[in-house]
Amino acid sequence: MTNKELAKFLLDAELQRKEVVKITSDKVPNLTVEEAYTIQEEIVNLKLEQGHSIVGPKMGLTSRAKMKQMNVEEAIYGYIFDNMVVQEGSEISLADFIHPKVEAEIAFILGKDIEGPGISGAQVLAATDYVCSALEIIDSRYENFNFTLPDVIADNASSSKVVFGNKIRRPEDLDLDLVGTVLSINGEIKDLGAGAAVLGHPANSVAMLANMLHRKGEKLKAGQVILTGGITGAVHLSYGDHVTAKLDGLGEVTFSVG
Ligand code: 0L1
Ligand code: MG
Repeated sequence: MTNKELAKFLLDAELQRKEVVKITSDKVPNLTVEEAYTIQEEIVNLKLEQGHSIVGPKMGLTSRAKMKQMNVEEAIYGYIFDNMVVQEGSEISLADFIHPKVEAEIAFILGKDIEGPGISGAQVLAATDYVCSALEIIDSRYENFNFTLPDVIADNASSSKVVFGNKIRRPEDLDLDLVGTVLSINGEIKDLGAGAAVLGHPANSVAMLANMLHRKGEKLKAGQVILTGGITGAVHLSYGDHVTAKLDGLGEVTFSVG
C-alpha cells in the first residue's frame, strides 16, 4: 500500500469508528518513524482537503511512564483540527468514538512563531501569550490501543477530541511545572499529577516540538494552540461519565459522556 492508501485506511477507521489491526502487523512491518510521519502528513492533507483547519499540534508520550512503556527517548506529535474541539461543559456521544480515553493537559497559545533548532523552554515561554487547561480525548484507531511507535505516529498520535478550559492565564503568572492537577470522573479521583510530569515542565514539550519540526523545515506559528501532553494518565471513558479536571490556577474543565 502507498502512504496515501495507508492514510486513507486509518482515516476511514476514524470516520467509521472501527478499530483496525496495527499497520505494522501486516501492511508495513518495517515502518520507520520517518515513514510514519509521512503517513501522518497524508492524513493531515486529507483532513485539510475535507475543509478542516489545524488548531495546532499536540505532543504525546511526554511522560516518563509512557516513554518507558514505549521504550522511546523522544515524544511524538500529531495535529488537532477545528472539528475536534468540543465546547467546555458539553456532552459528547460515546457512539462517536471507538474506545476513548481522557487525560488532563496544559495548552499553550502562541503569540509568536517559534522556529528551531536549539529552542529552550524559556524561549517558548517568551513566545507564549496564554496558557489554559485542557482535557484531551484520545481514541487510537488500533485494536485495544495496541501499537508500536510508528503505528501511533501514523495514526495522528491517537488524536480525537479536545475540550479547552475557559480560563486563560499569562504563562509568567504561574509556575507551570507546579500546577497541581486532579482528574475526576463522577466525583471519584482517577489520577493526579503536576505540570512537571510533562518533560519536567510543559514549556519543554513545546521546545522539543519546535526542534522536531525544524528537522522537517517547519515551525510553530503564532496563534496555534498546542497540547503539551498528559499530566495525568489516560483514563477510559464510559457512558454516563462526568469528567472534571482541576488545574491549580487554571480552573476547571469538564464534559460529560452520553
Ligand atoms: O496524547 C497522547 O499522549 C497520546 C499519544 C499516543 C499514545 C496513546 O494513544 O496512548
Ligand atoms: Mg495527550
